[in-house]
Amino acid sequence: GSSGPSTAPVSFPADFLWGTSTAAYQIEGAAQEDGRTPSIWDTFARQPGAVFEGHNGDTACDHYHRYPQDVDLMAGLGMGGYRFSVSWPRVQPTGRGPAVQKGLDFYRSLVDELLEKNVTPLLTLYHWDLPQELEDAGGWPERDTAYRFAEYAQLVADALGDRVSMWTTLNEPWCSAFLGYGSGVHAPGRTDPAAALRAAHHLNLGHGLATQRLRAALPEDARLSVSLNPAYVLARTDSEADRDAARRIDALATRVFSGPMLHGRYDDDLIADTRRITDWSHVRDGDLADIHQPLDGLCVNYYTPSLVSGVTAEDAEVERRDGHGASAHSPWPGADRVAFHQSPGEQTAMGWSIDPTGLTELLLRFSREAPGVALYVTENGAAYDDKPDADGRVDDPERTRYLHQHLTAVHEAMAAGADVRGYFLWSLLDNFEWAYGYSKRFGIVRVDYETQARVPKASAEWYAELARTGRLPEAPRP
Ligand code: GBH
Repeated sequence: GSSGPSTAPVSFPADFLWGTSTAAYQIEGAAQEDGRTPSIWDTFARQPGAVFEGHNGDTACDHYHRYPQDVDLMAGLGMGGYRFSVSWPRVQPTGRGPAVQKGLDFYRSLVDELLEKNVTPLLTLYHWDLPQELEDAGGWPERDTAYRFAEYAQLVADALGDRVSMWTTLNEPWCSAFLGYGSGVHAPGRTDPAAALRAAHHLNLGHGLATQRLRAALPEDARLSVSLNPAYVLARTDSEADRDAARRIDALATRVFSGPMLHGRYDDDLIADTRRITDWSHVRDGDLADIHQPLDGLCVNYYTPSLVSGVTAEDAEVERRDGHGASAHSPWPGADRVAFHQSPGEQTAMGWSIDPTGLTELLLRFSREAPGVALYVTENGAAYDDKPDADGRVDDPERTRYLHQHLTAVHEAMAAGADVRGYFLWSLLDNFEWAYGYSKRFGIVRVDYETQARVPKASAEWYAELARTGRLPEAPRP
């Protein structure tokens, strides 16, 4: 019987890569072992009030010691791929000079374990853990950090290039620049809009310089990419003010990175909107050509839409009078006339509303903007307050429904022509959720932080079936 809107099976190509995603600081622990030095997140997490209940990544999921078990877990779920990041301060503690052998050995063992189990590694060089010494020298707002990043990329390529073929330079440079140096809710916790815009450029430059180094160091069949978190921006109404707000946020969330990386330019409207904050003199001749490197893959991370409106002079007066909005540091330099709204509909435990259309639209956007470049979803998933029942099982139907909706959205983008090659679910394990510490659980595998026991949730079994069959299984009904 056909009770739903469609009973045709949603099928993916046989070679579609099904995987999960993690990041070094969020799972590894072993923060003081084998020569690792503090990253900006180790430092930030120790600042009072920075992270929920003072949590930090000292132990996290203890993945540094438990990686064989974690790879077994992936293999047991039939995963074809695994996206992880390398901790910069583990392999190059001061951010300069030679590599630490033990740090490289860890990633070599991890990769070998993956390859042995037929899980394709996708290596991310930078998922937000800058060596503290480089922050002490100025961090991403300093141009030198881009050169240091390229050098670090070279070290990792020399060590792992013979066994890793898929490489990503940066994860979500928007977060590094604008949450790290703008709003200050991420490490290093600075709140300087001009520094945030300089950081964005130096992340772009670091991406470009690292891509050049990787191209030269890696075998010809290596595939190079970057992970962005483009915003799916919706204007609250069709008014000119609201549409202009959407344009500004699109520039600051997405085009500030995709512009230079994919097209070798910063758009005029972005420059104009931020003129009061910076004169952009940190962009030197030749930088845009250095950033604009051919890529084999573009990786999209998507969770939730951004619903915006333009703030009128009258709204601003109400805000001033009621005392809202005036104190918080914005991660959107130059967009102070923009208000963000809760989108209608259901929300996850993060308070993020669910709108899978955004994923379809962003994939189609990049397939138009970057023709010939393979697309990957490298993060998508949801936090829910799931708990084990009396038998120790974790039933998480909301997460499965979220995944079902978003994978349907990926399929729609592919049906409309987007060349999507893989999907990496965030996340394999419950883990250190940045400023939220361990209070938010994104895993399809539950982690008991007392015992470090791993228990696959119901969503993991559902996802394993998808990986095995290539067909989207039904999701539990609400
Ligand atoms: C990703 O970041 C991270 O790559 C990953 O490490 C993390 O664990 C995962 O998502 C889950 O959070 O409210 O103005 O900040 C996603 C971060 C979340 C940043 C949504 C933008 C909305 C805009 N993004 N956020 S704002």
